[in-house]
Amino acid sequence: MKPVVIIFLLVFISLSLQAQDGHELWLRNKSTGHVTVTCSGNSPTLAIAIKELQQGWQGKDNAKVVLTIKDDKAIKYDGFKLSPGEIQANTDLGILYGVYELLRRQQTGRPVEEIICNPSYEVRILNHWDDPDSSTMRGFASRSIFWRKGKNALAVTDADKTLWQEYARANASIGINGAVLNIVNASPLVLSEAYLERVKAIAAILRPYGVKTYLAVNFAFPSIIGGLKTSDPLDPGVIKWWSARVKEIYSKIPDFGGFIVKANSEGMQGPHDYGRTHAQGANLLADALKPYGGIIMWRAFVYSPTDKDRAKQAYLEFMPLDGQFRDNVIIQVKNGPIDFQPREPFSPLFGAMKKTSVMPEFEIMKEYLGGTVHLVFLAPMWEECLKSETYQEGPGSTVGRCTDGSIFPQKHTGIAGVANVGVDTNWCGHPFDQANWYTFGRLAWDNTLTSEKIADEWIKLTFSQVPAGQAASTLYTTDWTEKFLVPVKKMMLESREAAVNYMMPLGFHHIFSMPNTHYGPGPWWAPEGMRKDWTPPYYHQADINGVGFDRTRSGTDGVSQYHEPLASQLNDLMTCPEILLLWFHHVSWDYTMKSGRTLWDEICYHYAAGVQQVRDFQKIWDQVELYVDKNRFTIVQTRMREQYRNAVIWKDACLQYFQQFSRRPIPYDIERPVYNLDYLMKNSDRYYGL
Ligand code: GCW
Repeated sequence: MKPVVIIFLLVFISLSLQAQDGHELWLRNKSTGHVTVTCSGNSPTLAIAIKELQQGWQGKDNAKVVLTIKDDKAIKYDGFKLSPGEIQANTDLGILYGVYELLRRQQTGRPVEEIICNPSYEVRILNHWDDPDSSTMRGFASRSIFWRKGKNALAVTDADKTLWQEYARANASIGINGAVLNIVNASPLVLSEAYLERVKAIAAILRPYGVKTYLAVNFAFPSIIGGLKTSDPLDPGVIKWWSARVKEIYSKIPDFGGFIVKANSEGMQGPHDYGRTHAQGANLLADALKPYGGIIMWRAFVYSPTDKDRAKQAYLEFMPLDGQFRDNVIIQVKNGPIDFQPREPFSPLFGAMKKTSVMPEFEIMKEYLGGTVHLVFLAPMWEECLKSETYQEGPGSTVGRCTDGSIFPQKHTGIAGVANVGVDTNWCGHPFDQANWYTFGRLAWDNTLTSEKIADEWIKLTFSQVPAGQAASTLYTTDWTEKFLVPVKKMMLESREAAVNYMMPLGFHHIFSMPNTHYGPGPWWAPEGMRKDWTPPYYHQADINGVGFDRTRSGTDGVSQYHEPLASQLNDLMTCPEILLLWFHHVSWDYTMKSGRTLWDEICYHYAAGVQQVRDFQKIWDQVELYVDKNRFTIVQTRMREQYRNAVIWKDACLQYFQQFSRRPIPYDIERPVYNLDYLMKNSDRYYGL
């Protein structure tokens, strides 16, 4: 083809790309032919399954699909068996999941072969950090989809119902089967009669999509709202109070899922306030929920003020309690031992608690990864965690296998994601943040999936431009694949490492300026009188000799919380993976890295590489302009420019700050700083986002 013709064609394609507001998420498929569905049952869930097949069918015209419900031992939980003309499952929900898988295969151009798909985890749940006052933690995607403010806050409108239904459908399409409707810093309002009525209304909409409703409660509710003198878990009055509350909830929502609790953490009360253990606290609620089949997710995110080692605290508090929890308790553990940093080693609790159900908690919302401004695809971070080798039961004891029931006979298995959803039209703020929601669901369903596969699927489902009546898979032309899919996928897959590079490479962690909502750099930030473990200097420990937190055997001995041979590997400077070096070691500035460079130079090159990576993402994105509708193109382009400016701020702030200790030049082939350190320090309370 002549260049003029190609240009003409591309302009034509781009003009014909319809504006996309992103509200449809990855569910943009429209049917391209007729399908006859026969089904052996009848229920609201099956009705949805049939409708989805008919509305999204992109297989052979006039094909037949049979939906069969029958007991099959090879199928686990709500898994299903897929074959070209049939979906078989033990439950109605299994059928619905099978339908979504079949449609996904049609749309992404994968064959519908005979296959059994079982979920890795039983509980695949979103934790919404939404308050009944309608705010969401950090407000990244605006207000809550569940709660409203003002005079008519509790009125359930048709618009509410539509939004909840769309939300439930999105979750079901990727296998998410639970939602905690309120933040773990739980407001007493949620258990009031009026709010429970709203929960009931939400549950009614989520139910047919198989999304169970859960609530976060505050351990001290008996004394805060129950009028009791204590919330002591062994007090008969407290036990009675919780039983009555649970009974009331189940009278409204018979399939209510259970509670999540943040106790003795960041100012929230817990059993320790009454001289009791986490196990005694969790068991109190577990006993109340047991008769109804409910579960309790008890968070291990605990840390009291310390100048020793915060990373060790959860393990120290929870390990001695292994085996003391009721079987309907699951301990919910953040992926790393501190707090959702750009890179952390996995929490040593994974695999170590052998007699207790343990579920990973991931943060879909990018609290520490540039909020809704930076493009960061989180699949590689979670894949890294799930595939981390714990060695707890020999090689192959990955975090995934230690938590999904493959190794330990846990009564319940689960995985939680802190949601990034709000009332923004596109749900998540940044168009690419939808990919993180999508990824969480897909990994919760199959914790062995690769980031590459997930990105591939998501891009196809989200960005293919499908003219009416044409199957999406026919659009994956060589041109679209080479010019759009491949570069965008590459950018997504690199984006997390880029963020680590320009924020916290080589094991640095928590060097944010705290007042600006965990967004910008603040390695210097340490106001007088502030809790040490809330200040970055506590985490980086920079001095003229070197930098990094010594968690080796001669330091805080954090390494010993890991199983051998990992503990020894991390302990030894020579064998500790360099990506985690400054997490485990205090290293001298002129230590020779594997690259042959000094540590100081290596730090500089990582920051510079991160900035350059974002520069390259900009080029990739500008080049795909003709393949994306204007709306989504512009949002991403604008945010990426800010991401680049932010990356420069991170690099300039960290290099100039640490240079005061390293007393070495920034290698001269690296771009020079453009911001003065003074300026950055004075403005470190400022939010540098859009
Ligand atoms: O990451 C920190 C957040 C808090 C959050 C806490 C937690 C809900 O900054 O806002 O509180 O973790 O996980 O409990």
